[in-house]
Amino acid sequence: MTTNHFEFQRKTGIILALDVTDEENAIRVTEAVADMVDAVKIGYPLVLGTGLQIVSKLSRYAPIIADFKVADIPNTDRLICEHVFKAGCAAIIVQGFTGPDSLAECVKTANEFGGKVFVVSEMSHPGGDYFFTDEISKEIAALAKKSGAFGIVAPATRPERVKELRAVIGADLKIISPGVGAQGGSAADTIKAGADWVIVGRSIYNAADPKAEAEKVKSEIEKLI
Ligand code: O7E
Repeated sequence: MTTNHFEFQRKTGIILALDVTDEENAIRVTEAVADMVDAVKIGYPLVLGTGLQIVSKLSRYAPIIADFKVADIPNTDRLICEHVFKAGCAAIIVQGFTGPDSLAECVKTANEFGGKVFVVSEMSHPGGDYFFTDEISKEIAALAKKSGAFGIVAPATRPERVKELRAVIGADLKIISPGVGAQGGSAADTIKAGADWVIVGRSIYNAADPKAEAEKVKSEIEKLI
């Protein structure tokens, strides 16, 4: 495969969280699972380990989502978003708690590049609902919708919350859900609750056979159809 991907299409319902820290592993794992995943999410671990030029090497295989959980004033957000989209990423993940002006600037910048924005509404780890109460998460999801974001991030470890957040945003926005596998969430339960994609990291990239592991998740999702 040699073309750069920029559009998201749901085929398998899986996004690979590529939190390896070196280029060799990043390419090995991506090559192995490229046919099994609809996008690859990269973040600080890989980009700090290899540099932003890793995007052009990986975007041959799948659309790249930049998970920098952007959370700053609008001007700084815009500068970050510009770097990400100029590098060839298809989407960026931003925090929603920064408020409407920051979110609006991220969406505006993404639109200039034909890119997309996902807004974190609630996190998947045990402490994720310590400050993000149910009501605050819902407010962030509603703000994401109002701001013109492409989708939100909701926790696969709490499928009931995915369902509630889906009710807030309706059918127009996408939901991507981390927490499947290593964090204990189930792909089937998360998709059933209303997620469009599950995000899976360690259980795929640390597996002896990443492709076989991705295939397992894929068939778990396929069984629902
Ligand atoms: O637990 P893993 O290894 O399957 O990886 C999960 C990935 O999703 C990892 O990159 C982590 O940083 C990210 N993530 C969460 O695990 N929980 C969250 O609430 C949010 C994210 C995240 O990626 O946010 C943007 C989607």
